[in-house]
Amino acid sequence: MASILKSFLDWLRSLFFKTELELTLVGLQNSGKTTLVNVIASGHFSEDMIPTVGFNMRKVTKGSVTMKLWDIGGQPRFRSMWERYCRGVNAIVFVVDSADYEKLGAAKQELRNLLDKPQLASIPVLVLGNKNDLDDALTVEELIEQMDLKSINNREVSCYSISAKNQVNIDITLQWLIKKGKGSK
Ligand SMILES: Nc1nc2c(ncn2[C@@H]2O[C@H](COP(=O)(O)OP(=O)(O)OP(=O)(O)O)[C@@H](O)[C@H]2O)c(=O)[nH]1
Ligand SMILES: [Mg+2]
Repeated sequence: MASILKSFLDWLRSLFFKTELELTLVGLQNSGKTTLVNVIASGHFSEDMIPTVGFNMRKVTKGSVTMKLWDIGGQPRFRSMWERYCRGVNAIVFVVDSADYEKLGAAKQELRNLLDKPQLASIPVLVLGNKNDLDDALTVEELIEQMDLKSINNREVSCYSISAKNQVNIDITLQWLIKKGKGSK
């Protein structure tokens, strides 16, 4: 009986508290953006991924939350597109391979370049250090340091260490993102 009442209340709540979110995932190639979108959408992880050419858009509904996810290719030739797809979104998700030390400098620079764009002023940013299942992965504190995130002071910035592969910290990532949605009450 209690569970029927709970489902009824959840259903009622979903009628009145719909949240719509538009999010853009950027970050260098091979950082795991498309993998993360797949994990959010279907819980499915694959080692065997093909690099994104251009962009993909996926609409994912979780309960009363609908997310439009723009997943942009991270190879150098696609980076000039990032800004266009970040305009007007609720949050920018910047994905970093936290075990690929050689690419950290480039990741930091690309994040800086993006956040310098006047059109993207004040859009919140979530930096995700992905692949924390790998032995050499940086901790969240190390990533904040390496990416110099404390020096970004013109917008809200958060950082989590996640593993799309093992589904670690995906729940807190989603919670953070949902809070950025335009909840229509
Ligand atoms: N170990 C580990 N590997 C991961 C994880 N997430 C993604 N990968 C792997 O990283 C590789 C690249 O993943 P993609 O999702 O294609 O990366 P991407 O950022 O979309 O790359 P582009 O589309 O080229 O920008 C794939 O082999 C994935 O299986 C993770 O959490 N842990
Ligand atoms: Mg991709």
